[in-house]
Amino acid sequence: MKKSINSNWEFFTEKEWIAHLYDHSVNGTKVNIPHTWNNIDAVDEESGYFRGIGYYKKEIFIPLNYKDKDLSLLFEGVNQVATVFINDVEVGIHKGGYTRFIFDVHQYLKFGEQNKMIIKVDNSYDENIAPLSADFTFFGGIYRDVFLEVKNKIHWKKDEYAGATVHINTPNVTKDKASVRFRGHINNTLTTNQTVTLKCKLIAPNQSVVYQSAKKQKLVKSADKEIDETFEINNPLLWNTETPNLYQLHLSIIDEKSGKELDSFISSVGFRWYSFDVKNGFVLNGEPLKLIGTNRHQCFEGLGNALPDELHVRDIKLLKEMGGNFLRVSHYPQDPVVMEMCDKLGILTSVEIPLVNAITETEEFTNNSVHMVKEMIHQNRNHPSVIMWAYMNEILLRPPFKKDKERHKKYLVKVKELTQLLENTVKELDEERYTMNAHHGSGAYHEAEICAIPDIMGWNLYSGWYGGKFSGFEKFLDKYQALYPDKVMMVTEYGADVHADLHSFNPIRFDYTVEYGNLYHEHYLPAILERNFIAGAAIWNINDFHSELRGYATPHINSKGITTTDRTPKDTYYLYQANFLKEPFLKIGDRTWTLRSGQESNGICKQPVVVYSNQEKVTLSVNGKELGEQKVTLGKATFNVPFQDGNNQIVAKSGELLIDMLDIEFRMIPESFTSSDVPLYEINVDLGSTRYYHDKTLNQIWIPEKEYTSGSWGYIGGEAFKVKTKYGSMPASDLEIYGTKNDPIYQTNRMDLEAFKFDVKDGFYTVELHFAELLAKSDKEALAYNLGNDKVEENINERVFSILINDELVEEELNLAKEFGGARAVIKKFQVKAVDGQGIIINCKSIKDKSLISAIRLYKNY
Ligand code: GCB
Ligand code: CA
Repeated sequence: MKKSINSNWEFFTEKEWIAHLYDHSVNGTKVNIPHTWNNIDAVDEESGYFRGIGYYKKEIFIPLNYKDKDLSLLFEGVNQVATVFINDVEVGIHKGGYTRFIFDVHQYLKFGEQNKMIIKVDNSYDENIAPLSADFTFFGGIYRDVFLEVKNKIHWKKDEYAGATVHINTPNVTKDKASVRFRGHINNTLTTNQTVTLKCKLIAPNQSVVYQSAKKQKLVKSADKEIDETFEINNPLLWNTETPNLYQLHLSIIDEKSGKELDSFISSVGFRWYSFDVKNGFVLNGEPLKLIGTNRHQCFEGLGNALPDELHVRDIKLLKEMGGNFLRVSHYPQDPVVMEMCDKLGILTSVEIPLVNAITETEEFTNNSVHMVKEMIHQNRNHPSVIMWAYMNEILLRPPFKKDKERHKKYLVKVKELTQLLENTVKELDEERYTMNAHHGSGAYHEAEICAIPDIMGWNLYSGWYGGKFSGFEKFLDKYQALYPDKVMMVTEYGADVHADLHSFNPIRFDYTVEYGNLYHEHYLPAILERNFIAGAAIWNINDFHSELRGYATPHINSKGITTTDRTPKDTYYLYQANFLKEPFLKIGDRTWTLRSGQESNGICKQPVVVYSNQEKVTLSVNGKELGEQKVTLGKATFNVPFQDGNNQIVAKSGELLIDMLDIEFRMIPESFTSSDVPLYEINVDLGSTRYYHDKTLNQIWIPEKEYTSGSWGYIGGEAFKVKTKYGSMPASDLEIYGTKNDPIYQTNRMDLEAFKFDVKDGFYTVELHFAELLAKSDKEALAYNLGNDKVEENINERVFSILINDELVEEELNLAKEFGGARAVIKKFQVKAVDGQGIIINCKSIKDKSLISAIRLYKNY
């Protein structure tokens, strides 16, 4: 029997804990597990998040009759070092935040009484525990379930790496025959010899028993009895990604005298065989199968990594519903329910340990890494979904001694030794699975002679994102194919950052728009499908995920997910559905962009609307007006839609049965403020920007700036702010902007503006000017992935400028950095009267350095 003990723990910070020790009336906070202490500070505006010690305390009643039982505590995951105390005695310590562990606890417990449990958890940096650094947040806490296991004195022996008590595999599988092997130990902790019957049953997916046996086992007192048996069945129903047939294996230990079941082991079994080769890529049950899927990080909006099982389950369903058949469980082993779902839904997996970016050259680091590999394999090997083990991700991304050539060379030798050691460790433990590591797109792995050590060569490629062109992607792969003609490759990562509320009709690199993300994936996908030596690919990532150090348009979040942190799909998700779903599929893209705006031309404004489908052709109508038929290429068709002011009902169709609808509110900007029939309510211009930004909270739409034309609106003079970075010149800053959730509009500026004009009718208006000083010191730690524009600029207090509205001096010698600090959103509202047909004119006067404005909002009062 296994029962969770998740409810009603008391959590203490270290300070609270010390106070509590002196004075027991000092309480902690009531929490339930899963719990993390970083769900808030990992996303707030303070730099960094708490990495240190926390304590969990709970009283638990242990009944008297448990005295005759075998008792253990099972932790599914605690980040990252856990020390367990029962009744103030230390029970054990576990290192590593992503694997399970189990402790025997009988000897520490009092029976028929309350028992005090204390778990000390530490998520500080530890040079001997991987990951040393990585592009994700190391949320601290007991963030996966905790269980008490109650067993009889005779039971399946616990696995030393907290894996399943019985190791099962299927050594020979063909269409006609399949074998099951099970290995374990029956542990007799009684002080007398015993006899039991081991009953084995295999139940088919239709619930019929296809194999059974019963064998007497003599158990010596206080000893283990090894069990290692293999049996065969005929005509197995194979497990594959379309029909993931699962059998159930029951292994019961039955007491000879009473006939009672003493312990049981139940597991699913999937029969499949597979291989990788350069000609066919991946082959499952004799059929080539392109592996298409994603990576996954285990965090969720507001919750950090402390997810209930249901949210893990939901992600695997999301992947299946995308048409995916592969999950790279990266960068660490995940909750057991993830693997269970992959078995059930037919998702093939690769599982890895969190050895990311760099290693430490100590024996302890090596030992911990080997230990993690063993835990990973023991804990996940019974799952038919697992086909690959990995143990390193981009291990040469942050070499610590790069500047000292000799030292660096020595380091590389150490990395190679560790690679070989971990490879050997995997191969000793698992003769079936393939190995694969993921490397970043650099020659370093070839030079260090480590990319060919695992069976499969994994590449994380971002050409056309961090640098280079899209075509750099296939060039890189083809180059490595020539270099290693016998190696199968996997694209272990590819993706581009997308803020789901940013759009552009002229997308460019690093503008974070949905449209740039689309271009990226539309290039990569066919390149992957065309190449047989690429067994498959995993999108980085299924979800936007927490990476505290990141700036960009969504601070603290890596936004390469094809869904957001709360799993709202972005367009890319639909692109993959359109390409991989078998059942008829049709979806209007940009679904969450339900508020648009643009400049009128004869009463309408034409903007593209995208439709995703796996049909040949689709049609579209707007407000009942047919726009004709379009051919679908690579799952997508684009219509140029004439939007009208107000609601626009878009209907997409393919045939009579496939239909999708979307209501889009359009806020038309009159062509001419004085003569157009379209009334002006407001106009929100994002300066220095080519993007549309939909602020969903305020339900506002910001449009790109344009140059002034008479009778209309726009800027005169100045230039868009450009960010010079190690990746080239970027259209937007990646600084987090304080005091706002609308970072994108402040991350672009227009510099040295001469004037901004609105040729509006006479009346009363509110003019809002938005500012953020972007060339200011940031207190952020530099992250390898950040653009590198977060540098301290000298002269930051030197930018001084004045602003006039309709010739009235409204800001005199404004010094943003001095008055508000760097990267802080500043909004100034002005009541303005437009008279005598003069409209509204905003003038900037640079006094020291160049003036800046981030955005301008004009609102008509009356
Ligand atoms: C990578 C890393 C991953 C990062 C990703 C990115 O190659 O393996 O951890 O999050 O790139 O977004 O840059
Ligand atoms: Ca702006």
